[in-house]
Amino acid sequence: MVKEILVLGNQSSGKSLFITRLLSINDLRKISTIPTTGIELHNFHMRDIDYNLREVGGLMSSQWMSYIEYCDILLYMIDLSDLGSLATTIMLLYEILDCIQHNSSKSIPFAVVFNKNDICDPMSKIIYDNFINNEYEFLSNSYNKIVYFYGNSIDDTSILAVKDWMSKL
Ligand SMILES: Nc1nc2c(ncn2[C@@H]2O[C@H](COP(=O)(O)OP(=O)(O)OP(=O)(O)O)[C@@H](O)[C@H]2O)c(=O)[nH]1
Ligand SMILES: [Mg+2]
Repeated sequence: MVKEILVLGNQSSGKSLFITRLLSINDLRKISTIPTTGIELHNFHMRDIDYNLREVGGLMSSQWMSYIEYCDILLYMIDLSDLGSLATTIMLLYEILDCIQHNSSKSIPFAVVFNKNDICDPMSKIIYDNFINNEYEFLSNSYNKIVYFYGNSIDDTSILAVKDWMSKL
């Protein structure tokens, strides 16, 4: 069995680092990334399941939606340290939810991963928490399987939590 994981998120939100760390848990060496100008494909095996992991770079956000119907699991990465991109981040989140709701014939497990909590202003978590609470009805009506993770890709906490969530789907 092969599951397709799609990783979306603004430029520099941390998708490539998250994926690299997910593929090499416990390897705490400093990893550098370069901006993804197209698509990055990786694969890994976990508990009898093969996963294809596809990152579509933030530069290609205009084409993200065309990949959604082919995925089995969707991760949306948000950079908590970049409040300047808040409006774009939320607009793209709504577009993704709309796309899932209207175009996909299947129910796609969807995780929002709040990243870079090691360097963010504490206010940003409060701002996003308020957004989620205020929009709770919309978010749960439009998609009832949305889950949220907070963390960073410097330690393994959120990566382990996301892996654990995926393994139970
Ligand atoms: N401090 C900190 N830096 C991070 C974290 N995640 C990623 N970064 C850094 O953020 C920068 C961008 O990370 P990438 O993983 O390349 O971002 P991306 O989302 O793949 O960006 P695009 O490919 O351009 O869409 C790099 O310098 C990473 O080292 C994190 O959790 N904490
Ligand atoms: Mg990248």
